[in-house]
Amino acid sequence: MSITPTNSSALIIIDVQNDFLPGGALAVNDGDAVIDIINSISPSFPNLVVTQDWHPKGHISFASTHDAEAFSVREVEYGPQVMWPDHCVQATHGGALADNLQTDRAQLIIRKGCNIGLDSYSAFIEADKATSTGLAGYLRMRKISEVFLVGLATDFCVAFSAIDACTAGFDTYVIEDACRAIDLDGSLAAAWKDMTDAGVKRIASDHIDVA
Ligand code: VGL
Ligand code: ZN
Repeated sequence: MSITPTNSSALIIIDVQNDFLPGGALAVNDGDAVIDIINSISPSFPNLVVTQDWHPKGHISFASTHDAEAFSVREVEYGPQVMWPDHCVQATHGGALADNLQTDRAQLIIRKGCNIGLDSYSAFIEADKATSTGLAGYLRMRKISEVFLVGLATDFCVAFSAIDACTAGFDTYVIEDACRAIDLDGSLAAAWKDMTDAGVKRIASDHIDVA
C-alpha cells in the first residue's frame, strides 16, 4: 500500500510536548522516538496541523487538584476522569512543543483542555462531548477531507482525536509507528479496538510516499 498526500490531506501532529517525552511530568515510554519519524513524513503533506494539551494550573484532570492518587479515576461532572500528574501547564517548558519537532510549515496550532473544569483528549470535542475546539470546522473550510494522525499518546489523545475525526466524516488514518502509548490497564488494546470499530485506518509511516 502506498499513499500520496494531496491538497485535501492534512497531517495532524498530536501533543508532541516536553511533558510527554522522557523526563517529562507525564512521560510516554519512548515518546521521543516519534519525532524523527514525524519530521521525515511531514514534508509530504501540504497541510499541517499541530495540537497542544494546554491546561491552566489547578486543572480538573490533575490529581493534585483533588488530593487524589495519580492514575486513579474520579467521577466528575462529565464522567470518569483519570487523575493525571500535573502536565502541560499553560506557558511552561513542559507544555512547549518538542524542540526538535519540525513545525515551521504548520498552518494551525490548536490548544485543548484550556478550560479549568473540562479535560479534552480529543483535538475535536472536549470531554463533555459537547464543547467543540473548532478543528472540524477549520478542516472543512480548508477543504480537507482526509486526516493522518501521529504523536502522543496513541491510547488517549491520538485515539480520541481519530475517533472524533471519523465521526465528523473525515477519512482517518493513524500512523502507528509515529505514535507511542501510555498503556494504562490495557488502554492501548482497547483504543485500537475502538479506533478500528469506528473506521480508523491503521497504517505505517513507510506507506506514505516521500515528497
Ligand atoms: C494526554 C493524558 C492527559 C495525551 C493528555 O496527550 O494523550 N494524555 N492529557
Ligand atoms: Zn492533559
